[in-house]
Parts: sequence; structure tokens; C-alpha cells
Amino acid sequence: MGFPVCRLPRRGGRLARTRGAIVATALMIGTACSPAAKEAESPVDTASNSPSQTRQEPATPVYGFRVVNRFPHDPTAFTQGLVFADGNFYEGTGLEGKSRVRRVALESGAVLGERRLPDEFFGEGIAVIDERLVQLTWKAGAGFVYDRHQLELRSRFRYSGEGWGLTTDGRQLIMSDGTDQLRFLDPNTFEEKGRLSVYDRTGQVDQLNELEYVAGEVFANVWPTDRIARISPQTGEVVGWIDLTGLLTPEERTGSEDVLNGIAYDEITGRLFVTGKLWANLYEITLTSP
Ligand SMILES: [Ca+2]
Repeated sequence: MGFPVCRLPRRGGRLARTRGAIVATALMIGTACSPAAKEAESPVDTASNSPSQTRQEPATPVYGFRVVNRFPHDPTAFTQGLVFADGNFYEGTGLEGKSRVRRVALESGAVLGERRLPDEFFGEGIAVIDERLVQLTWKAGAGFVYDRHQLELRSRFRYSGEGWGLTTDGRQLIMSDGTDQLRFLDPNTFEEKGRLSVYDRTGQVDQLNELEYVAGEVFANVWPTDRIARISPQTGEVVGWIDLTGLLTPEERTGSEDVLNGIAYDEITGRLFVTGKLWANLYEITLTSP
């Protein structure tokens, strides 16, 4: 068995995915993220968790967090995909009849533009690559390709299994499907070029959800937990965990919020943002050392 998250029940369908609503968070990672030293660097001090060192440690390191900024987030947005690009967020939301892809202002949370999915589709992860925005859907096996600026639908594609999270390293798309697998897709043909099993020192780590490529690692929300896995895209090994327990303060909890889901990385400044489904805030955070 894997990490404790692996023993949780699998995502149980629409009801399980629609519970709750509140706060979002944006993370800005890192002990190494002083404003003057952020550019294109890992958000944390990766020297402390190089593969050679982590192999000698008794457990996968667990990072904490510190909230740097708090921004408004649409509490009706069932966040399934989050990207920072062009100075704004791109967000994909879920639920049949409520799924959207939208561009959202960082500071105000204002919706600057959006496109609805047909009611039968449950939107999932998104990624921005070149001039395109790509969106998965949960169980329909259907992917959508939009013009990133106008959010106009340009084409569709098919894939097997479920669609959960999506990100890109700039060369290929990286996709999760609710299992422990990460798929690597050609960004033009959407053909699968490879896949990895994700594991930590206690076993496989499944229910990988929203993804973000961050300074050479793949960050993954693990449904339905407060943890983010930091995954090596070369090996599938979880090289670190981020524990976001307590991100929502008691005052921010309304009882209607759903789980933590949504990671975005500003690769120019090194800011890391996180939020959740139906959360009223989005947080910029930095990571603290284990
Ligand atoms: Ca993301």
C-alpha cells in the first residue's frame, strides 16, 4: 500500500465531487523565493532534496507552507484546472452543466472571458501550450482545444480512460487519470508517448488530480487530501510532499467548500498559487523546509 492517501476511497462520482465550497489559496513556494531571486528557480531549496540525499532519508520529506497573499476566487467555480499565464489565471471548472474554461484576473478574481462546455461534459484539467489551451473532461474521453486568447474552440480529440489533471513541460502534455499513472502526450497529435507510475517510499500513489509543472517537477494534488505530491517526471518518484493542512482558516470554512485542487506556477516570478473547488479564496504560498 502506498502513502495514507492511497487508502482513501476512490472518487465516488458526482456527489463526492460536489460536496462543499470555500476558499482557494495561492502558494508561492519557497524558502529560496526572495523577490530578487525567484526567476526561473525552483520555488524551494531543491539542494536539500536531491535524489541522492532523499534516498538516504527515512521518509519522503514533507514541506510546510506560508501564505504570502490571499486573492478572491469564485466560490461557485468547481476548480479542476488552474494555470498562470499572460499575467492572469486560466481556470477550468467541472460539473455537468457548469463546466467552463475562463481567464481570470489575479488581483480581483474578475472573469475576463470564458467559454462554456456543452452541458453533458464535466470539465477537468487544463494546460496552456503555444497559442492553445487544452482541456480534459472526466469520463467522456473527450479533449477540447481552444485558442488561448479568444477561448474559441478550435478542435477536439479523444483519449482512453478518465481525464483528471493536465499540465505541460513546454514540450509535451502530462496528464493524470485518477490512478497512479502520469501519461505523456504529444501536444499536437495527443498520442500517448509514454507513462510513469507514481510512487513514494511506501508504495504507489494514486488518485493524482490537478497537475502543475514546477521547475522540473510535476506537482500533483492527491484527491481528496490536503497534500500535493512533488513528482520526478523522469522516474515517477515522489521526491517530496507538501502538506497544506490548515490552509483554510476556521473563519474561511463555510462547510460548503470542496477539496483542495488547483495549482498554478508563475515561471517568471516563481510564485506558486493554490486553490480548491468552490473556495472563496486563492492563495499565493511559499514552501517551508521539512
Ligand atoms: Ca495546474
